Amino acid sequence: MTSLIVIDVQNDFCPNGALAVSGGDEIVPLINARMDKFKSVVLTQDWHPQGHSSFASSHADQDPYSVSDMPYGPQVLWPDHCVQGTKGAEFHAALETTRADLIVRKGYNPQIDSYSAFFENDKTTPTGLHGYLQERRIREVTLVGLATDFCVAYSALDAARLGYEVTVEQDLCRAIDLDGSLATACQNMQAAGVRLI
Ligand code: VGL
Ligand code: ZN
Repeated sequence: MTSLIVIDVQNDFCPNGALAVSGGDEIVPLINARMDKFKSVVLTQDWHPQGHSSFASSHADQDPYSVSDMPYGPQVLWPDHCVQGTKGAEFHAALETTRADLIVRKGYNPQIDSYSAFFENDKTTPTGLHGYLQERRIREVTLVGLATDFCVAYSALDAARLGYEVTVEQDLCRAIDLDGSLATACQNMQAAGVRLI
């Protein structure tokens, strides 16, 4: 069985959102249509508390998109986004959510960001998704959503490291593309054996 993992299709990553990804809303009908082909659909939701350490506003004299040294490594500082309980953190209104058998929330630890659906950015604290998939004997995952070069790529790399057969459907993703981050992410995914289609 293959699980379709739909990464962070939330208002804040769509046009007019706090961390808008260009064309982020265009993929919503395509993702909805794709769900019919999978027996398992998992949705993820970026879900930060107010004052999260990945927000530039939580650091004195730091601008959005600058990089900060965190105890777990370098971390891009973002505009405030996907704050728990806000409109921006909700799924895009047109996203089909009824088909989902699991919704994974991540990024709720105030001190650690979590791009990946599997591990927080310290690369060791699990979200629980791996345990869920293992119990259901699911060994193949197809990833779509936002953003290709951050949460989709980190999820794909972790999934490959955990031994899953991983496919990323690029036409059902959109990227932030910060300083060539899309090209780097694609190279890293390819090197890790992720199937990019
Ligand atoms: C994301 C930056 C910060 C993403 C989440 O979903 O790709 N990017 N938080
Ligand atoms: Zn985030």
